[in-house]
Amino acid sequence: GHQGGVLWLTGLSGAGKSTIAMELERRLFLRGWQVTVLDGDNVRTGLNADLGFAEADRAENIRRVGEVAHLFAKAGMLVIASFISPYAADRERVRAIDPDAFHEIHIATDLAECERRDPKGLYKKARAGAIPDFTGISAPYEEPAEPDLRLRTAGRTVDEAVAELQAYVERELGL
Ligand code: GGZ
Repeated sequence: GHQGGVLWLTGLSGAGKSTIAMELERRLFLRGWQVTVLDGDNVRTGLNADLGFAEADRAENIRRVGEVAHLFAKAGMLVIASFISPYAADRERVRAIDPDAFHEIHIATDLAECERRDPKGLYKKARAGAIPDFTGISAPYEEPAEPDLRLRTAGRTVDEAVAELQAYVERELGL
């Protein structure tokens, strides 16, 4: 069994947040946990289709997603929320909804490595000036100073990184 909670994955585009979120969801589902993933792919197309990437839009994106995540957590689910969430103040507002249920996980992949991976070619476009306000290039990313877990991905497989996160989750949220 497990408690409800919000596992908040923050990090740059290309850091590996979505890959790690989906693999962790798969592993926990197989163990019988009630778990779901919220990310840009399923939220920015629907609930937050009216929002872009200006600072105020990102704040509203994170505010809405944070409220939804905590509602699901109160219902007993483990919510894996995977958003760049570059502003520390926005993340702290989500924590403040229910601090005991909130776990800030920094997917710590540095900008050089994300740009090397560039899985969708977005950094290349951003460098060329084709994407305004791109995180890490023309918009800030405020690293968490004291995350609940700083998960390093450089030089590790997805499985190795997810195993470390799964151990944290089972320790903190398992019953
Ligand atoms: C950052 C952008 C931008 C800009 C589009 N800046 O790697 P991806 O493509 O698949 O995921 C990124 C996603 C970020 O959405 P979030 O909701 O996580 O952002 S935030 O938490 O800051 O609100 C990226 C794509 O959208 N994308 N334009 N300008 N990422």
